[in-house]
Amino acid sequence: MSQHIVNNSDAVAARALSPQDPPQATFRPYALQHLDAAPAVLADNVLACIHHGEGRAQHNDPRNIHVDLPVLAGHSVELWTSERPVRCGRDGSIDYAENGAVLFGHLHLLEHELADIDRAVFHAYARIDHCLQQHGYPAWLRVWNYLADITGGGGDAERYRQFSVGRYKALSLKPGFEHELPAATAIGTHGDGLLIYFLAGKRAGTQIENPRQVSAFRYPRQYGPKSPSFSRANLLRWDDASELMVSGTASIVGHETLHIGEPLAQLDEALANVDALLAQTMIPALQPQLIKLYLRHRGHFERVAAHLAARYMNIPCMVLQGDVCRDELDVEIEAIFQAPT
Ligand code: 3EB
Repeated sequence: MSQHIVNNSDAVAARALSPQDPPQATFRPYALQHLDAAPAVLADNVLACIHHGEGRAQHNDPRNIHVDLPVLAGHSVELWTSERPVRCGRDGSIDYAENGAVLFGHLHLLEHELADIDRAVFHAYARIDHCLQQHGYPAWLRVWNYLADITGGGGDAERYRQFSVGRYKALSLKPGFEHELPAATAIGTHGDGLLIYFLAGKRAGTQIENPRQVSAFRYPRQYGPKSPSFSRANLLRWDDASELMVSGTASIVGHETLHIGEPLAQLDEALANVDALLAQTMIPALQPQLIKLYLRHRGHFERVAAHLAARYMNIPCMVLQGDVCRDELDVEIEAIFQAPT
């Protein structure tokens, strides 16, 4: 079981991280590279090759993943490599690669498979969970969801809300699921269907919540029939490094959206939320490896990107045009931080 860092306001008492927390008991089993173009043929040591940009994916290799969002800045290709031998395969509709320590996989649902989003997402998440159990990687560590027309539909029929219901139904089947939720991203595309890609491991990380925000899994009813099942961040403890996987983070304080119509102020609020997560870890040396910024409007790019660059100098930054899952939010950021142990 992992430990759970909770909101100050939560009923469960917060506890500090301690050196006794179980590590993943292996060296960090992957490395990330950023490239301007994907290799034509993936080398044996590749776990995943994530292409960003509008258009269709090439499906010649189960490790190729295509995120259908325009790239406004930064490298468009993210390559996850492994020093250990990689085995890849396909389990039903799930493409995956694993190296004995982690499994990286993805699944794409076409738009016609999303007629009933709640049901489709339930089945997708349940199938992924089953696949992870079968292959011996029972712990969801990080998951990315890219859903076309994410805020389409009104009220509780909104696509994102229906997505949240299906995800909840699948993940809540596990006892104590609110203590082992993965870090997540959920962003809207102007493409087709739903892409889910994920990193899973042998054991859960440490779930980190943000004292400035109500935990997403405890959002009140006004945001939908079921709360979003994700943690604000997941702290992975490898033998050689601590790694903080920060979820998509927006200008939300408590559970409310702040700074509507002010993208720069939204970015500052999101950055303050990331800082609050870093403080929760009590690991002073965590350094950003990559910041990803999602921007709803291309027209905000110059100002927002300059603001982010001033804050995170010399840190690789990828800016993608994507829709945040509340209409009034213009920006979202996600990040991976690392510190040597
Ligand atoms: C939020 O904090 C903003 O539903 O998986 C950020 C990251 C958001 C992940 C998800 C949603 C998700 O509520 C939206």
